[in-house]
Amino acid sequence: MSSPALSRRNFLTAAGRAALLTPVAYLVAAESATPPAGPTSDGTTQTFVPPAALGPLGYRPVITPNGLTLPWKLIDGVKVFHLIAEPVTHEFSPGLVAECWGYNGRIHGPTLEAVEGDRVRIYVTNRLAAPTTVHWHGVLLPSGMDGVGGVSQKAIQPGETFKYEFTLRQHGTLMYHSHHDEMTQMQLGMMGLFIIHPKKPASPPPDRDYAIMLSEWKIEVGARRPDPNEMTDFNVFTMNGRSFPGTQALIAKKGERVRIRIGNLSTMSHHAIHLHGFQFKVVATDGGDIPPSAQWPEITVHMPTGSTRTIEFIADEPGDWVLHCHMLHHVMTQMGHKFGNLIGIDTDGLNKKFRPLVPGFMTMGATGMGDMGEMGMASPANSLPMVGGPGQYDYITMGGMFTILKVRAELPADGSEPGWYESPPGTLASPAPEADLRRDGIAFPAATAQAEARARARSGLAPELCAPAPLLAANGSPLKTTARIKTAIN
Ligand SMILES: [Cu+2]
Repeated sequence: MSSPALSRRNFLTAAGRAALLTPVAYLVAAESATPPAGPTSDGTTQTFVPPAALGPLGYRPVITPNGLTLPWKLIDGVKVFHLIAEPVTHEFSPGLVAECWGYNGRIHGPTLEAVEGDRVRIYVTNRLAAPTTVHWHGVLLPSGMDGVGGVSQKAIQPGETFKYEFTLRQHGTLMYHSHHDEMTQMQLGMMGLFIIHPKKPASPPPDRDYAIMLSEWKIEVGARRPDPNEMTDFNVFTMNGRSFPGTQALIAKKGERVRIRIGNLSTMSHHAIHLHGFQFKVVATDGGDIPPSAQWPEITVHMPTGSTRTIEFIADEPGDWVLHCHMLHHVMTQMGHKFGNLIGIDTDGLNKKFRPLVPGFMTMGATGMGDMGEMGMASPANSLPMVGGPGQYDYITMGGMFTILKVRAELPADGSEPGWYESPPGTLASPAPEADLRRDGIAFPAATAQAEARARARSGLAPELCAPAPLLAANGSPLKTTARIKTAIN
């Protein structure tokens, strides 16, 4: 039977070398009851997925975490969809609910999924109080179906239903969004993903095919309505309309090939989406597939607004791996911005003065923002703490555009999300044992010295604030500079 000689890790490179062979071979596989397994041009063995494994759809459906795919019906060979533009009460994460505009009761709209070559008919009913249109972002189609209000069509008035119909000429990760009063309607959530599977796949489908849409919002603390007039100061950053810890984890079994399609329709921001634990390749943009020879290895993918990128990798290392925007204000939420810089300031006096006026008053930020969520400070009504949520070991100091990829050797049989990863013995960072420090000649501030240093840092304007805490040798005596340098060199 099939040989595992081609490791999944090798697949991408092998696919690249066999670029000319693979499409043909895969087509043969798709029409053959027994999938062929044979040597490729680089001598490794390629295993193909039989079409039956893909189910009656002929493709492996995409998974939209926190979202869903819009059901369709087949009428006289045409796939018929119905999108309903309407107000939606949406929860961004437990604690923050806002009145948005979306489709079919969802933020963002449901994912549309079809196959290259399909004829699609998409009805759009407008249940908003304002006119709207839908633009099929990146889809090749006749100009009159492009959905730009005023340019390619009349706007859909409240209560009207318009019909869009076209044949899908391409495959890829595309999007849809309102193209009428864009600033208002898109900042209120009117967007979704449009996935078109290839008719003749050039490679076997991935084991997991995820789709994530990025967007940004301005929601004043306590407000129930996102502010669509905001131009620069966004304070809620989402993946599929959710902020961590409201984001649903991605899961994969060890060794699986994982595809993540990412689309960005943020009003103003690009995002730098960073995956821990793996090197991936950007295999496609919304402009088409990238030839294997041109695929670029990455650990962070730049996501310009108005674009999609598709990444693939082999999930060969078990663990809990974070996937997040590396623009660090985008992993904060509503209250993470516009603070005076209090780092190193002693705020105890201020607290004492304010507490008679405001019971429980506590000035925040003297040691940074990391303990904000953990302090259990009550958030104002309808708002999120500025950072994430409880983790396995500590409070997670990231929120917003942040999720977790959970890779396990075995997944729960019921398909549910596994709990936190249990690191095997010897593979978890932990406090250094003193015996190790002595053996390796590592100088460290003793606990008392650390406490003193912290007290100095909090004492406000003391000149010592600028001086580093003294380094102590393992026996507790201060290290001389020469000794410190020597220690560093050794
Ligand atoms: Cu970002």
